[in-house]
Amino acid sequence: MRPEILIIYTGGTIGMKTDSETGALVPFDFSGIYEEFPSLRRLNVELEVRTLGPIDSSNVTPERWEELAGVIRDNYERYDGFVVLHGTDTMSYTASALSFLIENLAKPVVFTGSQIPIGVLRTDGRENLITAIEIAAARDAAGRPRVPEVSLYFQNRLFRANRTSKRSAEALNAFRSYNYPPLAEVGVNIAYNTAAILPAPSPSEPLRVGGPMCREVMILKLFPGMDPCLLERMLSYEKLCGVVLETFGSGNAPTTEWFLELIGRTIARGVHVLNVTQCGGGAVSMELYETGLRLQRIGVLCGYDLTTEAAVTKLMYVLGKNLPRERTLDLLRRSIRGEFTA
Ligand code: ASN
Repeated sequence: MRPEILIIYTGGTIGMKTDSETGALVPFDFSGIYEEFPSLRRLNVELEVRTLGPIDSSNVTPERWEELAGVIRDNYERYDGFVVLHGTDTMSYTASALSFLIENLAKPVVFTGSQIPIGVLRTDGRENLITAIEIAAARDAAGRPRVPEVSLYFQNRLFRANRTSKRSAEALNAFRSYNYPPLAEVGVNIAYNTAAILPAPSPSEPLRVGGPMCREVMILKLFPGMDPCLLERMLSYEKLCGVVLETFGSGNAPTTEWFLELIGRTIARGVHVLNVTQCGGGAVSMELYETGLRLQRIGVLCGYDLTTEAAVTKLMYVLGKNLPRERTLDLLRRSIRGEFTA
């Protein structure tokens, strides 16, 4: 039986080709994928394509993440794996969000896209697409999916989705996973790093799709010289539920009294504050310096080596559940989809 893969095309540069008459970039109709890429027939898979109102990924919203998760849920039994084609600009946000929204995933969901439109001769999209399909269809010797988690494939490397960030607007290897090794490296062969891949859940654990996500969250990137009044205004929004605090280095923030008092007051109001570092690589360790310790004492949560993308989508997912405070804190304090290493 050939594996059946559902390609979900959501937009982005990968879906563009040059109009032969005008020379302008126009959307590519992925439903005609075999006509455009006859070589895909040589892959040992059955492909079906679903288009989800193509957008530039800068316009993505949590509603769309929920819709996408719903498409995977509704088609979960029918297909062996899923490839999501997405704009690169916010791909790490969407892919992280999906990793949280989908619980007990036992089949591959591989995100990919491209920096150069698929209809341009020098495109990176063709290779990204073909390899993403191969990975979504890959089985081990016992016939089990090789990568039963939400992943992101780009330029020869497969990453855990919620460990990635887009780090170049120019390079074809646009994505980085600073704090977690690739799940697979692609050369002549696809070398899977089996030890790094999440184990599939037990068959008795049914697939669950969460949502709606909480929208009342924000990312607050610290910088020297922040204005107290401005910050006070931002944090005093009465519906605010969660803040991703992007701190310096290993989780440090100013020890000025106004700042600590303001963050402390925000937490006392019930707002969850999650500390992640502005450095791409490395982790928050709040006990290393006085500047981190003070945050810990006022109740700021340690985000360890979480990316900002994973931190904000995790907050949206967890806070959207409206759980009692202790259960919320429990989910925020532990890694629920392999998103951080403590
Ligand atoms: N603006 C595009 C997007 O994210 C960029 C890309 O796909 N390379 O939708």
